[in-house]
Amino acid sequence: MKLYQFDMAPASKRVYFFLKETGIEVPMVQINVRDGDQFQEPFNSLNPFNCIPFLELEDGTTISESVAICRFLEETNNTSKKLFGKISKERAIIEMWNRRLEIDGYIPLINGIRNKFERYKGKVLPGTRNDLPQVPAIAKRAIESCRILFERLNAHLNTTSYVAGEAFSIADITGYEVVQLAIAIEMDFDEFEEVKAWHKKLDKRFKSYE
Ligand SMILES: N[C@@H](CCC(=O)N[C@@H](CS)C(=O)NCC(=O)O)C(=O)O
Repeated sequence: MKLYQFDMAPASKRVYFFLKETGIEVPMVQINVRDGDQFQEPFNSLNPFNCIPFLELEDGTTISESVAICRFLEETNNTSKKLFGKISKERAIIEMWNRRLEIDGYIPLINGIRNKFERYKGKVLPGTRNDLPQVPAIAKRAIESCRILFERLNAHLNTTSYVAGEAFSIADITGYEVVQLAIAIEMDFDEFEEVKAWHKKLDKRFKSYE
């Protein structure tokens, strides 16, 4: 089994934090997606979506998508720490928050960043190189969407230690990367005290892995 990563990419960080949290070990291969290695063979055939992370299994199957990779590893390893939850109710709540954070935060912000900064010209959609124009309105809408998410999240975090309850979960990893992306797109979210405190707590936790 091999995990293909590019350490500094947000999606790779999600899998990296998951591995550190659960203690699961997987051999890793670095692909430099900035240099376009993902379009070269054998990577292009292994993952035609041309993105990292992806997991290559012994039987040749490729699993891409950070959450699918983490879920597979959690289910196939006997770890005591279950970041996807133990019982049905917990699992549903974790999934609910993870989806909300991705749909209202992570995905709009990734698209916003790629439509805002010059360095993403010619790569506005992940895993592509083409002449699709950058659209500044997408960056503006990303911040508007994330602001609504942070308003809701801020009120919610007032009542709970972690986003899906009292236990740390995969949704906290997603949420941490949402805040990192909000910083990267230069969003002003200074008024969201609970979001900032939760991000700070997670930052301390994740920095301890470095
Ligand atoms: N939804 C995917 C996102 C994968 C993705 O967008 N990966 C980016 C890095 S964060 C990538 O490989 N980009 C390469 C490129 O755009 O060429 C996941 O969570 O795994």
